Amino acid sequence: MDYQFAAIEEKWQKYWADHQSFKAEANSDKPKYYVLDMFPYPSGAGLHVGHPLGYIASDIFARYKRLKGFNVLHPMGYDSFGLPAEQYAIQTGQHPAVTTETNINTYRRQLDQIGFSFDWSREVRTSEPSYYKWTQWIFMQLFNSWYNLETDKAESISTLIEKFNAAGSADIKAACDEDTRTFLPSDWANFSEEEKQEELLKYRLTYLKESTVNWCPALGTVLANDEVKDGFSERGGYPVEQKKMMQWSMRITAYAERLLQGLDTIDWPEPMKEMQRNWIGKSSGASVKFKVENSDLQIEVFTTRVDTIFGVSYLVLAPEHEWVAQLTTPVQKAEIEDYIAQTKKKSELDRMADAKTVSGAFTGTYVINPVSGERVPLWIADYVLAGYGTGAVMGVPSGDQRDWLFATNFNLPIVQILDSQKEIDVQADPTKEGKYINSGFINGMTYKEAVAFLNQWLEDQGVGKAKINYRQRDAIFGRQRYWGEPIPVYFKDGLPYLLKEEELPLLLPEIDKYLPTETGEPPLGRAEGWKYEGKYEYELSTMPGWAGSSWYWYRYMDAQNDQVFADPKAVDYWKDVDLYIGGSEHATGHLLYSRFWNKFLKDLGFSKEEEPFKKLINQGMIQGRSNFVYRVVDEEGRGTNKLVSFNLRKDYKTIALHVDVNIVENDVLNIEKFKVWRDEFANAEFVLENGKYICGVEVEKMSKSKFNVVNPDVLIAQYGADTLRMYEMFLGPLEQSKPWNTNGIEGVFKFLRKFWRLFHNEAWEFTVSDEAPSKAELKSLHKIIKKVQEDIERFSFNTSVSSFMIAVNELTDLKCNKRAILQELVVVLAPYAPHICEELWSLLGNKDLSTAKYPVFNPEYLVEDEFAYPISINGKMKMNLNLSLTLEAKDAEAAVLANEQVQGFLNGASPKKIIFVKGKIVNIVV
Ligand code: ANZ
Repeated sequence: MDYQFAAIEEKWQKYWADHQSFKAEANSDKPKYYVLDMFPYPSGAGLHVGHPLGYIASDIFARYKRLKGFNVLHPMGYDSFGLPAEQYAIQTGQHPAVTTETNINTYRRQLDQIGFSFDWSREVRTSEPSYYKWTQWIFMQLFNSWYNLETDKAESISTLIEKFNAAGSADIKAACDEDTRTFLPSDWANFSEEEKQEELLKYRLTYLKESTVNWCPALGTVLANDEVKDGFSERGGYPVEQKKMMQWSMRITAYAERLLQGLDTIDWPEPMKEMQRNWIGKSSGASVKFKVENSDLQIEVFTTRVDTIFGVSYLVLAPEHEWVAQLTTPVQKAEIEDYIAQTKKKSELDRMADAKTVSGAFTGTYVINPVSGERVPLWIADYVLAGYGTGAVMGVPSGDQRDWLFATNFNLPIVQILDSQKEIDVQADPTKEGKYINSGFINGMTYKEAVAFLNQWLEDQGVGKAKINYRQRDAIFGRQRYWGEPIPVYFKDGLPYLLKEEELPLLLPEIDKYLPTETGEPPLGRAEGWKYEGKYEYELSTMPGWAGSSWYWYRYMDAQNDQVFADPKAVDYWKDVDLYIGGSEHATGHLLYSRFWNKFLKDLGFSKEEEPFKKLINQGMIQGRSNFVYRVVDEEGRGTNKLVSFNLRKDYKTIALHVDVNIVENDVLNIEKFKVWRDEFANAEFVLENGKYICGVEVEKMSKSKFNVVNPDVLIAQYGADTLRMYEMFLGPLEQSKPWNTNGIEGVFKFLRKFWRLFHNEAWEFTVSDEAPSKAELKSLHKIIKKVQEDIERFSFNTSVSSFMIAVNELTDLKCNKRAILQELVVVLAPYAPHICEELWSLLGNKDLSTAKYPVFNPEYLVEDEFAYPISINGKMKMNLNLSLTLEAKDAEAAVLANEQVQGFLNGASPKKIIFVKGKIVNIVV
């Protein structure tokens, strides 16, 4: 039979599903390999050809690893809580669970059609109670933990309480809020229950606190920093403003150093690591306290240049600093208030970007430089951010560009503190030494000496010390939305308490509308009678999108467990993800949060490894290839009913319109289909070139609005999944972004047909011979065994595809239909084109290709035993002659001279001398 891809693919997809062919073994003696894809959010649009790119690559790898004898875990699931389903619910009243289910079914159908080897018995859906029960459970563990800086790990909150009981709070070294109290054991004993809970909340790894958040009024929710781009929400593009709210937060800052150190141990693309490093933003410096004149207050600043302290000519507070009001003199009050009002209109990004227009206002108050004893004015300015460092800065105009602008602007003194003008270089390169001047007791010291000396001096005087600061902040964890995990907390006397473990999951209640209440409470406030024990208010915000996705990789190890978090045996075996493939857009979101939760789970003994994802690959984006038609416009720019072909458009005034790429073939417009697609052009005039309407082309993001979305379903129907899989790999290196272009898909399809042909005779009957293979056939086979193995191991999938094509051409030329060759070739191709290979494998009389062994490469078959010698006469190359490489000079010379063609060139002349270089050349001198 000819290559009937549709029937073959359907048959084997069903077989794999029925036989659970890719189910990972729970107890296995085999080595494990865990291949993970970033699971999709099931959107209404379904998959386009860009989505499966990474999935195909990981599937090839997973299938390859199985053939190599590994017990492979290759799961899939859905990140099924989230905003789009909720937005849709708001518009239509449709329950998000219903739309989510519909969308998941579409995704599943599409994924199945591509022939992925997922272990569907481990499927997860983050919005299922059986799953989010454990997301809530993790939240509870975080609430019940604090971070002990002495042991450098999270510990149960009970160990903190023990310490409070035994020795009070003075010696506690914890990652905690700034405003913790210092108390004795006796104080602790006398604290009321509320006071105790309030204090503990300042240590818990998830805590409730008033904080400034990105509030998006249009979406009615708080957004994470990475969901805000240039002051607008990433989804929808609505304005985002800063607002103070009581919020759940995760104390990710406790893990800043471990998150940083861990990056050096994992095999991730360098740009991803760099993005995380920048996000964490470690800087080493000092904190210094400046006493306020005529007051007991001391303002603490964070500086990375403590060596410049003699050059301080003013101090600046962030406009939001909590002491601004109390440190403003009555005379300056109006000016300061006016300035604060101005600041509120600016986003943090604007404030950081406005380097050239530094603004500020004087508080009327002075502070004392603890080192020089000098009196300097206290200002507020919005270039100082409230959330970074201490929200207070010492201004050194001779050391810092912004400070210099500020001082120039407001006529503040500028004191030179280094004898060279290259102060900033000193920090960038501390070996470059400038000498301090005007700097009291550090005059003449080097940079290193000055820093070490000052840090010690400040500490001795009790007015400062060396300090490491991280830019990263704690992660906001609450959202005022419906379609997310309920937070398992209720309130008693204004304080949060956890549910009991056996009360999980706390189910998402039913509500009438998916909107905030009339009084501005989150949608959960609409749930009638929804109270803990009938009387206590539940937390009304839900968890953010990243909650469920931060640990789904862990759940797959023991996906069905509803008794314990995960069977330790399963975790001991699978440990971590060996290969993770997904988009780079998750660098500072999902990938950072997952690492954080994993470290926490490790501290508690649940996780085995410090890092969850050993190797990460970011697949490139598949861009759309848009097509355009050109509409002629009149003088006023109004569209006419005339469309002109691409190369003729210069003669007219036109505007370009996107045209659906599905009605364009090789850039030629199908005019009849176009008239149907846009009926306003049903009677349009088409100006053609060579009888065709040629469309313009541009590479853009693949998007519905650009009509350049290519649906894999259409291609699968036309060519089959095996062709689609190979073609997506053929497009180019996995990591590279590239435009989608179907022009070459035909070639891949023909290749598979040619491959199929090898096993069939002229009449398309399946026939293979059991004859022993020839050397040439073995060479072809072993070349491809080696090449594909090397390619896959270095994740270079595109290069294998062309090698397969070469191999099949060679074998076709050799008219090879030997079982010994073809059977092994089937196994080598199987990870790429699994359906056709499974069919041929079974026609060859075998069962279950997934249990086959990858062929062993034998280098002997590649050893060349012949060489095409270039034959020259008097130094002029005349021809090539194949000679055995075993031949030595004498026999080789004889063979050359015996050759008829050579005799022809000699034309009767008798050779004087023959130069023979083995494996290189033969030169006949006449
Ligand atoms: C004095 C000084 C002199 C500074 C000098 C720099 C150069 P990193 O941590 O590398 O980003 N700073 C501190 N807190 C700030 C805040 N909340 N908002 C804006 N700026 C802040 O940089 C830390 C440096 O940025 C600190 O060192 C401080 O200015 C400023 F020649 O102190 B420096």
